[in-house]
Amino acid sequence: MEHMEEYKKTVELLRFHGQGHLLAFYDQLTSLQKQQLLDEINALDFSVIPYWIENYVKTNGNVGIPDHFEPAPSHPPASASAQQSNKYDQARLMGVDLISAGKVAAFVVAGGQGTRLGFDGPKGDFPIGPVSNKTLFGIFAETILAARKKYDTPIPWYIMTSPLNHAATVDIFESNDYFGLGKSDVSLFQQGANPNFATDGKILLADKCTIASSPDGHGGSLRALYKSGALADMKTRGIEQISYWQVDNPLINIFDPLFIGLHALDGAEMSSKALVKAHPMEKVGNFCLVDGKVAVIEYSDLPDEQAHRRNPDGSLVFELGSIAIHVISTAFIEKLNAHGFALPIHRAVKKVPHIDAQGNRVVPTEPNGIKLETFVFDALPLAEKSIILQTVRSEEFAPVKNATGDDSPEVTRRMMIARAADWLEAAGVKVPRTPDGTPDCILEIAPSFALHREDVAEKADQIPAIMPGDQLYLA
Ligand code: UD2
Repeated sequence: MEHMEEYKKTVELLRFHGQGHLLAFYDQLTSLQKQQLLDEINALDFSVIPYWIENYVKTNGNVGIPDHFEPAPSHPPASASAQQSNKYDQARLMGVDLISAGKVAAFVVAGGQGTRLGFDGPKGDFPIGPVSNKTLFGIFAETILAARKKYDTPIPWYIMTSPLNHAATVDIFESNDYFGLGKSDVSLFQQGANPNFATDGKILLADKCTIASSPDGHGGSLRALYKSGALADMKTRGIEQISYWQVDNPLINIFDPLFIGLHALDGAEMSSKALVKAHPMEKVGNFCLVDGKVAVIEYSDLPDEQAHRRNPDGSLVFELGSIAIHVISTAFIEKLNAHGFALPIHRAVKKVPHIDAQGNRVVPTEPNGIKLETFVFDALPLAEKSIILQTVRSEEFAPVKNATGDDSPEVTRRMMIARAADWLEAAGVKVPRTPDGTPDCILEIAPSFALHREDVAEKADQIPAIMPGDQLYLA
C-alpha cells in the first residue's frame, strides 16, 4: 500500500498526541489526497501544540495584563513640535538620507481574512479611491513609485499574504503587471498557519483531507520575513529599515522622513506611530510602559476603569492608541530569528467550519473553535529601544474594516477627500465647502501628484478652480 511507512509513523504520532481522528477518513481518500493529509499532519509543530492545547485551547491562558503598567512616553506630533524643532529637523534630514540611500523597504501585511468587510477576495484589491476607484494595492504601489521618483532610488515592496489568499494576491499582481513596479522589486510571501481546535483540544478537519487552519497572526510576519528569504533579499539590497503597515489603511504615509529619522536617530529597533484615541474604548491597542519597555495592551485586555482613567487636565491616562504603523530594523528581525523567539499566543473563539466525526460538513452559527495568533506589537518589549511618534488621525489613519458604519469604505473615502481638501487649502487652493464645513466636492490626490502635504504647493498653479459638486482627480 502506498504511503504505508509514512502512514504508520503518522498514526503513532497522532495516537501519542490524542489526535488520531485526523486520519479517520484516510481509507476514503485518493492517493493524492492521502499524501496531502499526511504532509499537512507532518507539518504540524508538535513541539508546541500540546502546550498550546493545555494553555490556550482548553483554558483561556491569554496573556492578560501585567501587574504594573503606566502610559508610554512619546514624541509629540510634528504639528505640535515647536520645542523639539531642532531634533525633528535633524530627524527629517536623517529620514530623507535613509530613504534616498535606498535603505528603506516597504512592507505591508495582507494575510488577514477580512471577514468583517465582506469583500470577496484579498482586501488589497478593494477599490477605495474616491474618484479613481483605485484599489488599496494600487494606491500603495503608486506611493512607492512616487517615492522612487522623489528620492531617486529603487524601493522594493514586500507583501505578506497567507495560505488563504496567496494565490489570489499573486493573480492580482500578475494581472496588473506588478502595478508598474517591476516583478523583481515586488516580493509576495506567505505567513504561517496554525491549526484550529475544538474546545476539547482536538484539531479540526476542514474536510476529509485538509486540516482546518488559519493564518498565524501578523506577529507571524517577523518569522515569515526571515523564513521566506525576504530578509536575506533585503540585506542584499542594503535595506536597513522596514516601513510596516496594514493593508486596510489607504492614508498610510509609507515614507515619512520624520518617523524613520527619529527611529534611527534614537537608535530604536522597532518603533510605532500612535494617535490619541477618539474615545476611551476605541478598538486600538494601548501604548503602555511595562518594566521600562514599550508594550501594547489590546483594547479587549485593558480593564474598563483603566481605559476611562483621566488626568487632571481631562485627557485620558492611556490616550495613545496603536494604529499598527511601525518602522522595524532588519537587524532586529535578524536578531530575533537568530536567537529563537516566541511571541505570546492570543486565543480567539471563532466560528470554524469543519467536518464532524461522521464526515458531515458543519457550518457553525455560533463560535465553536479556537484560533491562535501572535501580534506584531508584542515584539516591541523585545526591542532594546523603541520610540513612539504621535500622529494626527486625519493625516494618516482611515482603515477599511467594516462593510458599514465605523471604519467602513464610506468613512475612509470621506477621510481621503477631507485630507485632500486640507492639503489643497494649505497650499492656498480654494476648496468649496458645505455650511457644515465638509468639502462640497469629491477630491482625490494621487501619490504621483503629492506624496506629502508640502508637495502640493509646488504644483498649486496646475490645479483648476474647484466648483461645488466637482469631481477632481489630481495625478
Ligand atoms: C488591529 C490592531 C489594533 C489596531 C488596528 C488598527 C490587532 C490585534 N489589533 O486591529 O490594535 O492597531 O489594527 O487598524 O492587530 N493580518 C495578517 N495576518 C494575520 C492577521 C492579520 O496579515 O494573520 C493583517 C491583515 O491583513 C490586516 C492587519 O493585519 O492588514 C490587521 O488585521 P485585523 O483587521 O485583524 O486587525 P484589527 O482591525 O482587529
